[in-house]
Parts: sequence; C-alpha cells; structure tokens
Amino acid sequence: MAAHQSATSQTRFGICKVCWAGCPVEVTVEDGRATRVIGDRQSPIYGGYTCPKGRAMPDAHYSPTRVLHPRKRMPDGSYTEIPMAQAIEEIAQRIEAIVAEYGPEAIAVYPGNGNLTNPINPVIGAMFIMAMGTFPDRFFSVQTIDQAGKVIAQALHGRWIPGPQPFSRAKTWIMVGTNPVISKQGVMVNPGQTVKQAVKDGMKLIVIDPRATESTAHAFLHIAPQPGQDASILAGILRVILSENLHDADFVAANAIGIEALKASVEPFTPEHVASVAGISADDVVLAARTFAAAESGCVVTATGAHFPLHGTLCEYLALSINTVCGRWVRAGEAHAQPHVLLPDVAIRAQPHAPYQPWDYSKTSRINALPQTVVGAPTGTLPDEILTPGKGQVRALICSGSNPAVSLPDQNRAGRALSSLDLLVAIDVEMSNTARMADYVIPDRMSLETPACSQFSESMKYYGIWTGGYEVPFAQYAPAVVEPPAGSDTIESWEFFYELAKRLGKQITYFGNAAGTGQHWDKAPVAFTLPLERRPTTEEMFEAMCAGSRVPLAEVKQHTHGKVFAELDLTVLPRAHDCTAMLQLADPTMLAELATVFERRGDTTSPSAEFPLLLIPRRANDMMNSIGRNNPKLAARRSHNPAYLNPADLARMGMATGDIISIRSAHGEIKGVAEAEPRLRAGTLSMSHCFGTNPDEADDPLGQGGCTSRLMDANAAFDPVFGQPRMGAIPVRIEAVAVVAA
Ligand SMILES: Nc1nc2c(c(=O)[nH]1)N[C@H]1C(S)=C(S)[C@@H](COP(=O)(O)OP(=O)(O)OC[C@H]3O[C@@H](n4cnc5c(=O)[nH]c(N)nc54)[C@H](O)[C@@H]3O)O[C@H]1N2
Ligand SMILES: Nc1nc2c(c(=O)[nH]1)N[C@H]1C(S)=C(S)[C@@H](COP(=O)(O)OP(=O)(O)OC[C@H]3O[C@@H](n4cnc5c(=O)[nH]c(N)nc54)[C@H](O)[C@@H]3O)O[C@H]1N2
Ligand code: SF4
Ligand SMILES: [Mo]
Repeated sequence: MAAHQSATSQTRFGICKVCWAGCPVEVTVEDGRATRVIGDRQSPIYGGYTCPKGRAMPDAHYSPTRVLHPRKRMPDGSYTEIPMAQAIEEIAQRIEAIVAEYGPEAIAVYPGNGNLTNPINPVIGAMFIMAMGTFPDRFFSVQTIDQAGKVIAQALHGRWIPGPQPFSRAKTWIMVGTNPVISKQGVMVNPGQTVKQAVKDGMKLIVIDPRATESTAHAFLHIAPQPGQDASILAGILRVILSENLHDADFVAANAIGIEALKASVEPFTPEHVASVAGISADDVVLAARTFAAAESGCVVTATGAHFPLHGTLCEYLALSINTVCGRWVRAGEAHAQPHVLLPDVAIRAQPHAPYQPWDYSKTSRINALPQTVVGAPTGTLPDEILTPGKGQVRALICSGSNPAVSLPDQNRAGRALSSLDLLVAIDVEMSNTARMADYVIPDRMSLETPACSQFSESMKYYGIWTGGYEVPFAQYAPAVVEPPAGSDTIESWEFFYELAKRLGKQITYFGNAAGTGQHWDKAPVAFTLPLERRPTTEEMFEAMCAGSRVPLAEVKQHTHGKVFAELDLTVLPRAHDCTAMLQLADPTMLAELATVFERRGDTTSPSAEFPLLLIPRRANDMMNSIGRNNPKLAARRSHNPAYLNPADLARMGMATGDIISIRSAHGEIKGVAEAEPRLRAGTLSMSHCFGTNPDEADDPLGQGGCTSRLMDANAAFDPVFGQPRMGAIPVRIEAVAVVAA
C-alpha cells in the first residue's frame, strides 16, 4: 500500500474528511508525520481534485493550537491537562450526579461537522442518547439548523426509490440557493469541473441566487431574486408548467396523486406576481419553466440559500413536485444513479416509498410545543431548553465536533445558555469558541488519523435529493494515514461515548448499514450491541457499519485508490405488482403554507428604511463552517469573513472595501469588514457564518470576523415543525466604524 521513497519519507493514500466530499488524497509522510497532501491522481473518479482545506490538513494536524491532551477548566477559568481516564471518570461522576438530581433528560448531545472525520462518529451520539433512554428528545444535531426541510418534504411527498436523474447526464438543472462549486453539496466529485463538463455536454443550467456565484459561471440563465422569495418563484415555475401542459402526464397518472389540487394552489402565482414579489423579470420565470420542462432530463434542487429564510420545507416540496410532474426520476430499465456498493444489496424498483407524516403532536417539546419529528430534537430551542427551569431542563451538554457558541442562531442567548450549564463537554481538536466555555475539552483524532470509507457518502441520499453521493458504483476504504502526534492523549468521539456509557453502566447498540431515514427504509439497519468487556476497534465498527453491503468491505479494501464496480448490474426494476404507493402532490399542510406565502407576498420581512439590506448566508472556500479558522496556512490568507456588499450600496453609504462596519439587525449587532462584490444583488449583504468571538470576548472583525448568528432572533420567527429560526433574509443596516486610510 505504501510506496517507499526513502527510509523516512513515504507516500500513503487516504481520504480527506474535512468536508463530506471525501476527496482521495496522496499524503507524504516523513518520520511519521504528514507533511504534504495533494489529490490522489490515481483516483478513478476524482482525478486528483482537492481544495485548499484538504491540502492544509498537515497544518491543522500539527498546529501549535491543537489540543492534544484532555483539558479541565479550573475555578479561575484556566485549563489544566489531565489524563483521558481521569477526564472520563470525572465527567461520568458529574453526569451521575446530574441524572440523580434532575433525571436523564438533563443530559443532551449536540454532534456537528467536526464529526465527519469518522463515519461512526455522527451517529454514535444518537445511540448514546438512546442508551440513556431519552432519544430523540435529547438528541440535538446540526440537521435542525441546516436543511431539515429536505427530509420533512420528502416524507410528505414520498421518496422515489431510484432517486433523481443524474446530474452528470442531465440536459437541464435548476439550482435554488446552492453553490456546489464551493460547498460540494449535491456534487461531491470535483464540482467545478463536473458542472463545466455537464454544461459542455448540453445541460441548460439555471441558477436562482441573489449572487452570481462560482456555480453560475456556465449558466444558461441566472435569476438573482430578492432573498427569501424562492417559494413564490418555484410556485410560479410550477404554474407555467401546469398551465401550459408541459408536464409528463403519463408519469403523473401512474405514480402521483393530487395534481389538480396542486394546479389550483399555484394558480395565483402568475409570472407577474412572482416578478413583483421577488424583484425579477416575469419573462425569466417563464423561460426557466419552459426550458426545464422542454429538456429531456434534469432536476430542481434546493439548499441552504432557499431553506434559511424559513419555508425551506415548502421550497423543497415544490422542487420535488416540479420533478415529479416532469417525471424527472430514474425509471425502470435505466441505470440506478445512486448505486449501492457499501450500502445493502436491495432491489431498486421504479416506485415510491409512500408519503407519511414525519411529526407527532402527541409528544411536544418543552419549548415552543414543537412536535416530535424524524429529524431529532429542534436545535433552535436548545438554548431555551438549557435556560428554562423546570422538569426536563438540560443541565449537561456534550458537543462532539460542533461549535454551538457560533453555530446556534442568536449567539448571545446561546452564550448565556452554554455558560449556565452544570457540565459542558467539547470533543474537539482546538480551543474553539465552544471549547473555551467548556468544563472539559476532549481531544479527538483528526482526519488523517482515522480510517475512512465512502459508505457515508452513499447514504447521504436518504437525507433528500441534492445532498451527496456518487452517480457511479464507486467505493473506497482507506486506513488511517498517520498516528496522532507522539505523546498525545486522544480518543475518537465514538470511543469517548462508548467509554462514558460503559462507565455509566449503559450499553450502546449501534445500528449498522442504515439504508433509509424516518419511515422510508430500503432495508432495516443491522443492530450491533457494543460489548462491554472489550471496546471494539474502529475496524470492527467499520465492519458493523457495512454489514450486509452489496460489495463486502473486504473487497473494497483491495483497491487502494477506490474502484468503480462497473460489473454490478444497476438496472432499475419495474414497479412491483403489489405496490400501491403514490407520490403526493397536494399535501394539505404544504398547500396551506403556500396559500399563506401568496397572501403575505412571500412571508419574508422586506427591507425597510431602518434596515435597508437583507443579510444572506454563503460558504467560504477556505473554511468548513468554523473549521480552518485557526489553521495557520488557511488563516494566513484571511481569517475573517468579509461583509460582501454590492459596490453601489457601498458607494451610496460612502464606504469602501476594507472599512470596518457595524452591522445591526433588530436583534443584535456585530462588526464586519466591508468588501465590494459586484456580482451580488444590490440590497443584500452576504456573509459566512461560524466566525467571530464569543459574546464575553472583545470584537475582532479583522482577525476572528463577525458572528452572523448574533443578528438572529431565535424566537421571533421559526419553522413550526422543527423550530429552525429564520437564518436568511435578515433585515440589517450598516454604519461605518473605522474607514481605511486611502
Ligand atoms: N448564522 C448562521 N448560522 C449557521 C449557518 C449559517 O449559514 N448561518 N449554517 C448552519 C449549518 S448548515 C450548520 S451545518 C451548522 C454548523 O454547526 P457546527 O457543526 O456546530 O459548526 P462547525 O464550525 O462545523 O463545528 C465544527 C467543530 O468541530 C471542530 N473540529 C474540527 N476538526 C475536528 C475533528 O477532527 N474532530 C472533532 N471532534 N472536532 C473537530 C472544530 O474545531 C469546530 O469546533 O451551522 C449552522 N449555523
Ligand atoms: N467550503 C465550504 N464547503 C461547505 C461548507 C463550508 O462552510 N465551506 N459548509 C457545508 C455545510 S454545513 C453545508 S449545509 C453546505 C451548504 O451548501 P450550499 O447550500 O450549497 O451553501 P452555499 O455555498 O452557501 O450556497 C448557498 C447559496 O445560496 C445563496 N442564497 C442566499 N440566500 C438566498 C435566498 O434567499 N435565495 C436563494 N435562491 N439563494 C440564496 C447564496 O448566495 C449562496 O450562493 O455546504 C457544506 N460545504
Ligand atoms: S475539504 Fe476539500 S479536499 Fe477535503 S474533502 Fe472537502 S473538498 Fe475535498
Ligand atoms: Mo450544514
């Protein structure tokens, strides 16, 4: 596996797990340390692609700021290093005391993106909470402050088992609020090149985004709407398709119900109405609809840009409905474009999993009386779950690879909540915003120090369309490339939860090869109860994770650079004779919400004289949320998150690139650094999240950047099902604080 170059320098192959694109990498290892990372040029599908974050992995692994021993916070606020066994023992004792006083519902977990370093990690927190007997109520995850509407909408619409038509072969595509070239959402493999090639092969790409992004470079049509109006735009597109009879009537008749009710519901969304609500041209709405419907294949997809201003579930539901009325799903006889390799061998039939209700109002949350749902506890309510006294109050929180001090909407409230806990544990690799508030910091292994496999990528498809995965039957496994630095005392997140559960006398059951989500299962997971007498190895956990896979993990392991298993038969089978499931185009909750959106002209706050700009989210290429902000190589280029503004807006306010500005919403204020961006729609302020200092620390706009969450009011407006606060299209105003010397 390792091609020797010299006695001390070796080339090894691994997988980058900084983000979920999972790029295969070639790593130079000298004296046991990774010194250089480039893309694996022998990868059969990635072609050597990596991004700056992946190439900067060695700088993160050996950063002087990396935490290499457990840290315990002392009464004076300083940290002292203690051995891992002592840390786990002390944490267990404190949890026992909290449980004895308040019950198990006082203990919560919050896993985040730093968990991607091992596919076992993201799910083990949920299984720990199951062992505590409080699942799902005490399982808070980033999913419910991300795009939970994708799973909710899929539940209401039904899930087409063979999935959408593949991007790489489609003749049109509508991207709503997503920038895959930077985010890799939807397209994991070298997205810049993949998008360019698709257009070259005849795709008419349509992008709906207030900003001309890296992904609009090759677009046939770019529509730059006022933020937060995507539901109206999608309803308008549907109206054109249905009123002009451009839909696939045969597919609908055989596979969907509710088209007449849907048609009536979108009727008010005339191109003129949509144009006036979204500030776009009516002709563009018609052109987008006709182009999409006329092409022989393609898909409408949504992501964070469409989800964060609220109505994300509705946007996703409308996108699914456009795809269904146009029959944009893989059919019998065609090749499955989300093939299983490390997922189980199941018959893929051209039929849906039936719609179901993903919420249960007989079990409501303590805060805001939200229903129990299939996406876990509503993370938007987590700070109030901590701050609100009474039975069920959360007193201890375990954060694994998450950074709630900057990622939770309403940063001041989150800060108050986190600092009021009896116990805060951060499983992290640095003194992140959250770790700086924690009672214990538990150092994890990093990306190159853990094995990797592509099953997680395959399984992303269960969380809605346009999430990730491969369109060819590719799989890869890579062992750990290096050991953690000599003398360090680290533990993987999943191992920490195992040890903690064991010490608490609880046994964790792991559910391997979970091929589905909610009530939509291609195959039920395989239960594997973790033995108490001996901690399984990570390799054994991988075996459990891939139990019953279509290609055995052992076979995948034979191919160092991964393999496209072209020999697998991917032909989608016809609908089963006894299958009665139909896709639902007229879910009553969704159609009622659509009516509200029409009545309220989008139901989003419009800019006003007091707050003339709308703040919108964006992903930074050099950072993965907050990951990378302290990486010496990445942060050397720029460690803050610029406040991007249209040059006309800047000029009107007498400001210029580099000025330190105050950004104020009705709820809060942060400092930012202005930067002109001509490609941004006037009237918007575009800024990345998970930057900034903690509320009790001094502002540092040029160094740490500004935390956009501080501008968000968690209780003013939130999703009625999973409680996600409004995180996009936030009205703000700016003022100059310091002007750069000319
Ligand atoms: N205002 C605003 N808020 C947002 C968003 C937004 O756009 N705007 N986006 C939302 C979305 S989509 C998401 S997903 C969330 C993200 O929310 P989080 O997942 O909470 O945020 P991250 O910054 O990804 O947190 C990653 C943490 O993992 C740590 N870490 C890095 N490497 C490792 C490792 O190897 N092991 C471990 N254990 N930890 C590691 C990092 O230091 C960091 O503390 O934020 C949400 N919040
Ligand atoms: N490099 C990098 N990659 C990442 C991340 C990262 O931080 N950095 N984060 C990861 C995470 S946690 C996630 S969830 C995914 C997200 O993946 P994406 O959702 O693709 O995220 P973005 O790249 O921010 O793209 C969102 C786009 O929506 C646009 N937008 C903003 N508001 C609106 C609106 O109201 N309507 C419309 N139509 N568009 C709008 C923005 O201008 C932006 O171009 O990315 C993941 N990948
Ligand atoms: S961080 Fe960059 S190199 Fe690593 S997996 Fe994501 S896109 Fe690939
Ligand atoms: Mo996310």
